[in-house]
Amino acid sequence: MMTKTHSLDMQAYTKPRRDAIESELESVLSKWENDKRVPMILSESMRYSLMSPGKRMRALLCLAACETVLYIKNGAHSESQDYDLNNFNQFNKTVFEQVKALACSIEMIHAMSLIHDDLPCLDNDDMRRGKATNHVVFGEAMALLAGDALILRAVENIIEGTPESVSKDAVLEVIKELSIAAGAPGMVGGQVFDLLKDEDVKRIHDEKTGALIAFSLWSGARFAMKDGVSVATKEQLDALREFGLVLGLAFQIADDLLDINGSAEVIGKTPGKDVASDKVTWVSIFGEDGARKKLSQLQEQGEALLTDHNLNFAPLPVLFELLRFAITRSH
Ligand code: GRG
Repeated sequence: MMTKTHSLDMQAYTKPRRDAIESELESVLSKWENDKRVPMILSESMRYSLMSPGKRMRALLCLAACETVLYIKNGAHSESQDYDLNNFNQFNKTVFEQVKALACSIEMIHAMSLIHDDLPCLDNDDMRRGKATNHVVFGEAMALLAGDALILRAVENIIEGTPESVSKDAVLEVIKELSIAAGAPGMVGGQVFDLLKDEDVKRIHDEKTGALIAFSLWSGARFAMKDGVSVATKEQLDALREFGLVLGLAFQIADDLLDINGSAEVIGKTPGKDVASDKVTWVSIFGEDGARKKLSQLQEQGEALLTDHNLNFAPLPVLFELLRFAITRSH
């Protein structure tokens, strides 16, 4: 088994990609805002949450998975070829075209879930991404409706914005899997288990957080096309989905720890809410030490998955680094 030795400047990797995602989100929103049928207040409420400063982690994972399988297909795993992704100019705009609508739609679904999660009937939070939550600014009814509108715009955007080079079969399959990941067997179901204070914290995290993260990776690879043909193998797709669940669990356990140790300025939301609302979290069940131990196990498990399926190779160890970021993040 070979180990990748390149080092990756994460800032240099993520900055142009995050900028491209922000600019695509802006252009889609502006287009919709010109539609006279849409009430202005609804557009404002949607824009407020979608464009508030998020990490865009799910969109980046989607793009990274697509880039990874395409570079592997193109032979980037051969030691003779090197891709300097630390160089901005190497950012492959053709790859971005394939997944930009999908990546933005994932951010729409995510933004919707945050709006709904913050509502008084669920988590009842008044701060998100360092700003007042949507319902505090626009009222509960508008927040609910902005979330509803974002879900359907997300689906419309995948259909409308995905280029012809991506097969219709792939588009249909991705929409079906998105409905599952965000729906009753995924985010919605996880939110219900959370609400009922179910003891199975892994299931809560897998469904509430992991499902959309796993979908982001899987779908980015599913949309990787070369000459009209899908390039990701079934093995790669399965491995990426599994890696997504590992990363999602790590991301959520890191979130549970930040709720205890983070400050409002850094995490952009109210700390201490989990304890105050007697929430079932990894920390509440296994303690802080148990949470940290689980994080290091997940890092090993995630890295082994990538290595075993040669997904750590290309173009640089970006999936490795994104996992590391999910674990060590401070916000
Ligand atoms: C109606 C389809 C539908 C779903 C609603 C409300 C709900 C069901 C689910 C809640 C899902 C949820 C809010 C999970 C928490 C996931 C999480 C760790 C969010 C924080 O993600 P970050 O840190 O946020 O990536 P930023 O702000 O950086 O985007």
